[in-house]
Amino acid sequence: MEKTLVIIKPGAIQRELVGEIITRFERKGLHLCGIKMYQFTDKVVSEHYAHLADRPFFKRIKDSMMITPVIVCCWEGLDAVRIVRSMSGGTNGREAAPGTIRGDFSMSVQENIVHASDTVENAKVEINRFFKPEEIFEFKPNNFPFVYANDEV
Ligand code: IDP
Ligand code: MG
Repeated sequence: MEKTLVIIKPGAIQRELVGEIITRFERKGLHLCGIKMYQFTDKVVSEHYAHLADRPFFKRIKDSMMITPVIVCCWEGLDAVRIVRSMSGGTNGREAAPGTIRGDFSMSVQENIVHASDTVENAKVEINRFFKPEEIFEFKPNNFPFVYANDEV
């Protein structure tokens, strides 16, 4: 089943929104298969945001990701990448739709609470960036038959 990576950013750690964010994904029916606290280094954050290396705010977003540890978590489910992106909302918290994480908790483009993988391919790369294989746990939760119909899984 599809997996995706979420990073609960330092702004959310400072504002003590960790439980709120995890609860949203749990309630949706996504399955948590890896989670840990993690301190970014300049090397890893540069790699993670390499697609923004030529932008004027690159150093600023890197610094903001290193202010405190983050929580990295891996969520599993059918279409998990697309669902977690849509639950996270648009990049700019001021424009993100109400009901999304960014729409409900962010007033900023930079300080937008969470990172979520944008494609299945990138999700695989990002999960490998933060987790060793043995830190991702493969098991079927008991609620499975109530989350999905037989013909969906
Ligand atoms: P995404 O997180 O919605 O996928 P990306 O374009 O991949 O957005 O940018 C990664 C992160 O860089 C954003 O989540 C945000 O924290 C920051 N960022 C993106 N664009 C800007 C900007 O124009 N100003 C400041 N920070 C930005
Ligand atoms: Mg992105």
